[in-house]
Amino acid sequence: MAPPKIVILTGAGISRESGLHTFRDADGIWARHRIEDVATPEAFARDPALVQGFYNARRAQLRDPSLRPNAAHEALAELEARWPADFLLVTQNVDDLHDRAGSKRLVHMHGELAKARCLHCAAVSHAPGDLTAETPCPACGRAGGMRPHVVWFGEMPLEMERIGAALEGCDLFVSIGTSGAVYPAAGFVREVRHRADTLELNLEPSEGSHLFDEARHGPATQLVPAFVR
Ligand code: BJW
Repeated sequence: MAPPKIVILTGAGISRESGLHTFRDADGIWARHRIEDVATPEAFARDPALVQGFYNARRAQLRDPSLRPNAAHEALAELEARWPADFLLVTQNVDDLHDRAGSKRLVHMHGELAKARCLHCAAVSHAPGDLTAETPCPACGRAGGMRPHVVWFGEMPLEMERIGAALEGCDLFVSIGTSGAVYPAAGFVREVRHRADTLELNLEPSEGSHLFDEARHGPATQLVPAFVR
């Protein structure tokens, strides 16, 4: 039998054991910041310095030398490297831990913290350091238009056509470390469940746990390597 075509969706829970906070857990990012203040286009228009400060602080966490991919990121990169059929890793995470672990067939559907986008010319550039109103765009040279290359509420997630095509053809869908609270990612399981096998790997049952054929609950660093090997 041909090996299954796999789509894997990951969320903040897979990076928790590397030391990054999730959003909706009790100690999560949304317990300390209001979404309306930092994660909407309206918030950026109203108070760009506040929003840049929020993302500059999170970008600084990526530069912390102690931050490393964990066993779950590594197991997914290993799976991809040996998988002979279609494989796509769709992450909602803006961190770069999947990239660092070696994942290649990877989509960052909510963008990447280490990139910036110019509101003047739309160029996307590498932005490892702080962004401010003075940061010039490396492509057009103009300042005042550099925003974090992340997807805020009300904005269209990235590479949806590629994700849609992979979901349409997949035989196995695995959701890892995501609460299932944010669409469109939360709706992927409904799109595939009538023709693909579906598996949830999460610390606790997600909002859509009942929609999966099987759900295993526990820390990602244990569940994901066990699933892969
Ligand atoms: C572990 C673990 C361990 C812990 N091991 N597991 C009704 C009203 C208004 C809007 C909407 C609506 N219905 C739908 C919408 C749209 C909206 C939406 O979904 N809102 C909901 C809140 C209802 N969605 C959007 O706006 C999206 N765009 C869109 O729909 O476009 C279409 C459109 C465009 C224009 C007009 C009309 C339609 C965009 C969503 C963008 C989300 N952006 C964020 C911020 C990104 C930048 C940043 O990082 O700051 O993305 S929000 C935040 O949530 C982030 C995450 O990627 C996303 C998902 O969170 P995730 O990853 O699931 O984290 P948590 O914390 O929720 O869950 C972690 C899980 O891990 C938990 O279950 C833990 O148990 C578990 N865990 N430790 C394993 N060790």
